[in-house]
Amino acid sequence: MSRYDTCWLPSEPLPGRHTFFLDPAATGPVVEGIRRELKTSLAAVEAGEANASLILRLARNLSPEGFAIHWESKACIIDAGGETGLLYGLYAVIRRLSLDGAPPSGSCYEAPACDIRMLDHWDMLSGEIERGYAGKSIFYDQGTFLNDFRRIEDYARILASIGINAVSLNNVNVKPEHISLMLPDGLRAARAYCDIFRRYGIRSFLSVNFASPMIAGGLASADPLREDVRAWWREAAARVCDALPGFGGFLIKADSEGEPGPHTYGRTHAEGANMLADALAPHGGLVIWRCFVYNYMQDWRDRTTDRAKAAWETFAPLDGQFRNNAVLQVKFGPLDFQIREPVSPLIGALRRTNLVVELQITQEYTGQQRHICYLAPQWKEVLNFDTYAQDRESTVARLIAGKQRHGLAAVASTGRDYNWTGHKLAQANLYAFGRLAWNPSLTAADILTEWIAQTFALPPALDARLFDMMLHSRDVYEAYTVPLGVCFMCRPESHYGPSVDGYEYDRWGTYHFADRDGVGNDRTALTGTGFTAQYHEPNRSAYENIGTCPDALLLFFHHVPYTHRLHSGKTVIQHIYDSHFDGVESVERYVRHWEAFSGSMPDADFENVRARLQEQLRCAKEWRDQINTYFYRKSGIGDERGRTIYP
Ligand code: GCV
Repeated sequence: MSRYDTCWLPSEPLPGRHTFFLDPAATGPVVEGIRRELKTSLAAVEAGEANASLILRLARNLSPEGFAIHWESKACIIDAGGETGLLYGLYAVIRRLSLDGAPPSGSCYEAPACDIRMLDHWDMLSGEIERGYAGKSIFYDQGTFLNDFRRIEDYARILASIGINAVSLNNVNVKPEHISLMLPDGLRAARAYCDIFRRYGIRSFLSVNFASPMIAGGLASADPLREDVRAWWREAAARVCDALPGFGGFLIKADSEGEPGPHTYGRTHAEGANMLADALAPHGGLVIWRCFVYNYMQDWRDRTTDRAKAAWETFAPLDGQFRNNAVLQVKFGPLDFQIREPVSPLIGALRRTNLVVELQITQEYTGQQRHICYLAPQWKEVLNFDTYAQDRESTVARLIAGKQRHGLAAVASTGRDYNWTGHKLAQANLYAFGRLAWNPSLTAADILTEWIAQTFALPPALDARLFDMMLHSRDVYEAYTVPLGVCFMCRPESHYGPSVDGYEYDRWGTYHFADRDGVGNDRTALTGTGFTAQYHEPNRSAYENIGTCPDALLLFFHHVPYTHRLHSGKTVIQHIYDSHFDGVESVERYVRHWEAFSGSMPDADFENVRARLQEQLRCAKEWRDQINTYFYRKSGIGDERGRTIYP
């Protein structure tokens, strides 16, 4: 029995007498993970092949992570191309048994769609997590490693069970003291974590600071074209890769929000990334280079600069210049993990570069794990978006699937809380991320159904109620917060709760430009910043033209009068009022509905969600009243339905 919540994995071994036979040809660290899982989730005991109820065999004609399952009358056979495939097959069997109760029949074959399925941890040696909402770090505390290995192993199991195969162990904002992670003492400590993750098929990455040769090596420069700098990185990469068997590589945020990068030396991101790629190549490592370049400090008076254009302008011209072991990691939207923003045009611009799309599980801008907000519907919109990058179908899912060194990454939502994610319901986002990276064609509803069934044992009526609450929770969050894709309007720094003008005169380029006549950011090519021109046709014209721009993104792309009529038939101002009143009413319903769950789960889990729903309601009302009042004062137009708007 775990000391921690087991999330969707069984908290006790599943019923039945399970015996297993494991192919003796299976070797290496993952075999330990397989054995531990067989014991923990199935209480299975080893038997001869003829007597085993579960047979795990290597079939080298399958891909290393793929597996086939055959349910036969006497036994279930898992064939896989490699040990990791066997582990994934085992988790698929556990999932089926948890969902169905009894062994099903038939066969199936599965292989992950994305090669890279990664969680980025923004954990710091201090034990704090940047944008963490589930307690402190499970890795570090007070400047050192926590070494709670059992917890790390439980975590690795949870991640492997949804197919995660890579983690970064430290924040992308790499403080100088984090350089110690690359030095012998830090590496000795990191090795223990990497070894645990390796048993579950998960490669560890370290976030690195571009100026490391100066900070740790005493060099005068970090210029990627200087030989002494390149030699420093070669030596560092060799040291790290020797110390950490199976090491994945480096993750880096460069020339962004104050982090150093190649621009200091007049070099491009390709030159910077290739230096690290060259250093890692002899060891089979990857450099994952983030495209969240954010040194576009703006002046609100200047209407020509547009932060949304930054990533494309910086990286699109470099397409094709990156090494084969370099991967560009692009945030899903052009701004910053907002509840609603268009898909980043950079994704469709990288045709000859390895690409990972970055999502955010930690709910920085989406309620900070105090609000229920199931994000899979948003992620599905991203994955289904057609970039029109090539003639045949080029949805985001197609661009990142089925290719080596491509995939999905997400900022992790986990911390030291007993339930890992702050409250039970927030676990669904972690689950959904893993499932979508494995198979982007799953629907948000199917994943939710699966997650609820494995996580709770609810009577059908409550099951349906929870499904309903969660499936639409992203729409509800959007309804009471930022209207029509205008973005931000949250409190600076914390990014929680409303502050309509909080960023309006700041340097971060996240403006809504509300005045007495209208609101929105004109990003058209004709009269605005020209951001729309970064999209391929027909997306470009669809966004450029106010008549075809989707309502949900109208204010992202256009500045319109409050009286502008949406496709929905409502005026912008009435939409703002209606959605904010509706959003709060939905949360009031959540609060009422949740009471019915008392007694259907451990009290602590029930009370935890209950308290968070109270906070969600308080915060939703604050959003509603501040937004409605703000736009009422600006526009002077009242609510058609005469509801209370504070003057
Ligand atoms: C790790 C946003 C967040 C920062 C984060 C940054 C990033 O700006 O607010 O906390 O820094 O994104 O993704 O690098």
